[in-house]
Amino acid sequence: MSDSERKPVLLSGIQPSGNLMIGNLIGALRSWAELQDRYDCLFVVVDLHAITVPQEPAELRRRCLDFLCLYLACGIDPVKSTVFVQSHVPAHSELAWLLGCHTYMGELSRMTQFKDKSKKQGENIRSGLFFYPVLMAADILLYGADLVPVGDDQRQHLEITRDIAQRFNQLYGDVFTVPEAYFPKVGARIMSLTDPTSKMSKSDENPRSYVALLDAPDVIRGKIRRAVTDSGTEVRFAPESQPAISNLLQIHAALSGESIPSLESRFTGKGYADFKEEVAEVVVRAVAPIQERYRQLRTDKAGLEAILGDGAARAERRARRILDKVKRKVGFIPRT
Ligand code: ATP
Ligand code: LTN
Repeated sequence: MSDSERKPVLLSGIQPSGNLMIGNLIGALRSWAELQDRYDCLFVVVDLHAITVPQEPAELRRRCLDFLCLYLACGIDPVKSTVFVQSHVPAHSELAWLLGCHTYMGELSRMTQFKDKSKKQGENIRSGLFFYPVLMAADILLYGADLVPVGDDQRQHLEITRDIAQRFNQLYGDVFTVPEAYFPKVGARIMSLTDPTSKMSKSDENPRSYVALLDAPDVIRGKIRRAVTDSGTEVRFAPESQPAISNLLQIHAALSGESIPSLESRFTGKGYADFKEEVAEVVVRAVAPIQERYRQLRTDKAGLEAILGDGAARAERRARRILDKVKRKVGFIPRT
């Protein structure tokens, strides 16, 4: 294939922590599946990122395979796209060190995700949590990714990745592609069902704050019915004054495809209860096919391992090329 025919590269990843939920689907996974044909895609289960906070080893192992299955169940095709586990390709850790030596403490201290997550860690904050954005930059720059589809919370991490790439290129000549972020048009920031002022998060200790992709239909209905609502009574999109109902409108619109103005007019004069019932049905319908495919895939352990083996081999070959170039550029002598 000539350069002009080559598809642009797309890369994204999710850390195997907590339970994959509808925010991850709407903010990230769905765009991945949609963009898959137009881009040369790499989708990573970023387990090195997961251990920046404590994890139970057996659970981490199980969750890596669960997440892989959910990637596939959401429509990722492992033949078209390269799907792999981050720790299987050591070049990620190696490049993270090289990039870390070109990243400033001041830049990392400004990361809001670090500030938020470190607050929850008590006294012993793992230094990996501080270094996290550098590892993410390594994931992206290692494959020359042009596009990175993520939710809104990753905006700052994409900016620092671009800054590191540009700094590196200025020092050593063009080595890295400077990536662009891609955010979905609706639903880039889905909020918690129990606190609509903070983002829905798959590691939230309260499982009622999110709808997991593997929640049973009645669990989903219960969570949406009990989701906090605002003091008003109208179904109206007003994120400032009615954050809870606006969030439910976003979830409905993102999963049903119906526009927010159309939902507002259809629910004029009706109460929150009717609206919540419909939101619940939309969510149940959206996750049902994912759950069915997940169940079929999850029992085939050998099949999943084969996909990961193939993905790691393909990723490794590509990563080596850029890593070797970076090492040459910084002045390391080649191994003979
Ligand atoms: P954790 O709570 O375990 O830190 P998380 O729920 O924030 O995880 P990540 O692994 O950090 O999920 O993110 C995976 C992808 O899902 C990212 O692209 C992220 O931007 C997106 N995402 C996460 N939460 C939301 C949300 N509430 N709305 C939209 N997109 C989201
Ligand atoms: N930090 C991201 C997960 C992540 C990622 C990546 C996303 C790690 N490496 C590379 C896109 C590209 C998050 O969502 N918390």
